[in-house]
Amino acid sequence: MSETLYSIRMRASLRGEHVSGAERIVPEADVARVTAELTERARAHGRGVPDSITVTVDSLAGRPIQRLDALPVTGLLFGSVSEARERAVSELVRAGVSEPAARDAMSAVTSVGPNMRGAMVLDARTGARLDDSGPKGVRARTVDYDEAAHTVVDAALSERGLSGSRIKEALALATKVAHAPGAVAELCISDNPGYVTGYAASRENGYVRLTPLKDADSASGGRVFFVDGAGLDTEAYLNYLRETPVLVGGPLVFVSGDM
Ligand code: WAQ
Ligand code: MG
Repeated sequence: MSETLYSIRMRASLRGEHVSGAERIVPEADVARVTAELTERARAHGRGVPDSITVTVDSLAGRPIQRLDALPVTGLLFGSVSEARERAVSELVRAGVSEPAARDAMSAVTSVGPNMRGAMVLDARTGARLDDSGPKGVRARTVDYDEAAHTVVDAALSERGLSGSRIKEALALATKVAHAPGAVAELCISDNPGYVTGYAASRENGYVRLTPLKDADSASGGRVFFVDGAGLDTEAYLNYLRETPVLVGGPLVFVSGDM
């Protein structure tokens, strides 16, 4: 009889504006501690102390947990934004995205204007948008590392001077997104000014970090989930992204490159 797991989600806002969010999936014994950790973390976020923090705890009893190995990580450094973006496009193409669709997506996530909270779901061949979530976008959630992987991944990241939660969470999310039914690839650029590393991810090619995908003063960013649109069950796809609990396991495999 396996122990019941709980999803704990935190979102924090300031004057109605979202400032941070996080999710953990933990056994019952850890619910209180992790709830406190997420609340503290919300208060420490760089974009200002929030005036509202919401923590939601949901039992995952009866929902089969999918266990996935973390995508292998490659890190590539470039001398310019345009070179890094070119490589991101070719990584997407290598994973099965058409070049026009990859280029359009790159323009969309780097254009100036209000950012989405979630991702656009695009047909990997035509570039057509397949979700109807408008400017909000589609949020992937219900994903975390298993307990052992938390320790292993933290150690592996700190060994490479990559401590901090940004890559860790992005890798877990990318691992889930890459295993969704119909998934082809993902493109991600942070919307945080100063955070210029982004990634192109896919099941075949892993998690390829690229630096710099944008200028340091840019507040634009976003995510695109490319899917095989032919025969896609959009409802099942979106349901997987939101509802299927995924626990990502270690170790963290670094393929090569500069990190
Ligand atoms: N589901 C779908 N889209 C999301 C989600 C989500 N759970 N969270 C964020 N997004 C979208 C949204 O459009 C954001 O504007 C955009 O992604 C960027 O989000 O060093 O920090 O939280 O290897 O700013 C990637 C590189 C960092 C990490 C990603 O994204 C590394 C990052 P941010
Ligand atoms: Mg951000």
